[in-house]
Amino acid sequence: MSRNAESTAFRSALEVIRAVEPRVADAIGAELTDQRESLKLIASENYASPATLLAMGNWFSDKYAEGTVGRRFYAGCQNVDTVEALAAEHARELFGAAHAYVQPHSGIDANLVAFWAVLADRVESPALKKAQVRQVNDLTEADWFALRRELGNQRMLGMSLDAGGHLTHGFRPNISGKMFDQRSYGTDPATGLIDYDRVAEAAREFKPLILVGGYSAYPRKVNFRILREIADSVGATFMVDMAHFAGLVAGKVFTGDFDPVPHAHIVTTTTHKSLRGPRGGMVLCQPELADQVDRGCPMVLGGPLPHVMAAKAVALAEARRPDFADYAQRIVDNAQALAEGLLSRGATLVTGGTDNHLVLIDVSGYELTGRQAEQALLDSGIVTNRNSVPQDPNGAWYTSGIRVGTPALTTRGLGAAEMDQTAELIHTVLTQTTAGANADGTPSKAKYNLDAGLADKVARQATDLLATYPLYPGIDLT
Ligand code: DSN
Repeated sequence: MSRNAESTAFRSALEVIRAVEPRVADAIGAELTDQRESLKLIASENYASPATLLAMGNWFSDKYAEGTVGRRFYAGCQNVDTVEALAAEHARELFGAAHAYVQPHSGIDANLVAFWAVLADRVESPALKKAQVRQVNDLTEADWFALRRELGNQRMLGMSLDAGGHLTHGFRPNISGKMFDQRSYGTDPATGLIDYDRVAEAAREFKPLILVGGYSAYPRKVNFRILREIADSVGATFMVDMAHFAGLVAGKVFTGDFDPVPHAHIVTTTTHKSLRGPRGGMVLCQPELADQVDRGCPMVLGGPLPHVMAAKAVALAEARRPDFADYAQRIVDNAQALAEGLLSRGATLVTGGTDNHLVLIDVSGYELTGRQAEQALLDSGIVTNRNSVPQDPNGAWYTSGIRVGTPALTTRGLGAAEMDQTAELIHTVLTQTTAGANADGTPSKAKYNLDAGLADKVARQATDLLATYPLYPGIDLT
């Protein structure tokens, strides 16, 4: 396929859009320019391939397809069946999973599908027999509440937010925090690492229904074999949310004890982070949970998005190619080079480094909050996000950390030398930024001082660094 084909496709698409609402066409074009010119270090973002992007812009978007492959609530779903079955097949093969459900629209949705599947499965086995009904759906509301009381267990044990867990793992801003009584396991204050003995102790005391593994800001490998043993020891279902590191599992960087799929009863993920697919979610599970998982729509989800499932099929096919394994390894190599570059310049990193795709900088060493650091870096053309660090004194809004990740820049082709230069740019901005003050002279956690000339200079250096590695080199919109 010629590179020209990509330019023609996107130029033509924009021409068609421009004829209806030129401001949308302009915004799409401007977004490409912004992404091309900024140093994107948001650990959860990436750049999907042109084929993945194009698979979403079509008439599959017009089709309703509630239900599952071959069992729909609408007629005329034969082509949706084709793409959904393809995406699921690629997912099963890629991850070695018994079952894949590719309808979730996001990671939160995927987790809700999983939570419901676990709850329903638990209720349906011995308890349902007792109630002499076949499905949760057949229960009266009174039966349902009685069963919940009888089971007496809607407890979830997951990683605490400030240790790097995710808010969908039982925290209050998410409905999982209302559905479950939650308890967290943190990390060892001395090392920043998960202390599996403490997790086992918490599981013994709390006896959760679900033990959740997975994170969005923990820079280390997790031993899923040990977590499964802990879950088994208390009769819990073991669920892993691998949204952040699915690409590293797909690319066989995380294998054995560090691959969640053979160990967990149920695994959820997004498809757009290190996996480099379209924005969406997915559930993988063992056969006994498959029926419940497949009821995700309409139990938990709105109608599936066939255009996004088509794009998931394309992206998962890409991830099955041998070059994806090389990409996944380079993500980790780059994160380690970035960590080394930051450490050698005096930065403090949570856990002292990384063995995945992300690095968590404790910016209190620069006498800044995460919010001040995030904005100063943004002024300088470096896009990151603030994040809590373990036992964060600044809470979840201001934070004391900056999370940086390498999936996106690795897609562009940057390597270890460029990661060192990136570390230099980050360190320069953070050392030159000072905390600001409120109007009454009290210290501000949001305001900061950074010389505009310096910010511009760093932004130009960032653009220069990226010039050798053009984003979407096959797409010329001019
Ligand atoms: N928003 C994603 C992240 O940045 O980690 C997860 O919710």
